[in-house]
Amino acid sequence: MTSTDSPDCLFCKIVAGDVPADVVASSDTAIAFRDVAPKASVHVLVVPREHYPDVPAFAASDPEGLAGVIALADGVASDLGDGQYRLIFNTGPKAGQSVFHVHAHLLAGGELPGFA
Ligand code: IU
Repeated sequence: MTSTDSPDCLFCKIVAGDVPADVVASSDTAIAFRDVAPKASVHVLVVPREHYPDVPAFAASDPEGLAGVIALADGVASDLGDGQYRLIFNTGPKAGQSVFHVHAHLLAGGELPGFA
């Protein structure tokens, strides 16, 4: 465990290898694994190895890390799809955030529904 791990955080446990996940890509600073409840043919979560609760906290503390998450997502979108994708950072419970370790939802692999 590093000083940035949060002991009760599910995604910290996945990063540490203590909880299994279908990992599709990784870098020194981030990992990408399939969402257990996919909303698109490619639905992958991309998370920094370090724990930040949400994307503004991550961006403020480690903007290069955020760029690394986006780069990893971009590579996965090309590897598993056609390189076109949507990235979503749910931020706060009202926006649907349920896991408070920042994560990008990568949705790809075909025509995605538009926003209403
Ligand atoms: P959210 O934006 O915080 O709601 O996204 C959390 C996602 O984590 C959600 O899409 C879940 O399906 C997903 N997930 C997972 O992939 N594996 C798990 O063990 C759990 C949640 I709990």
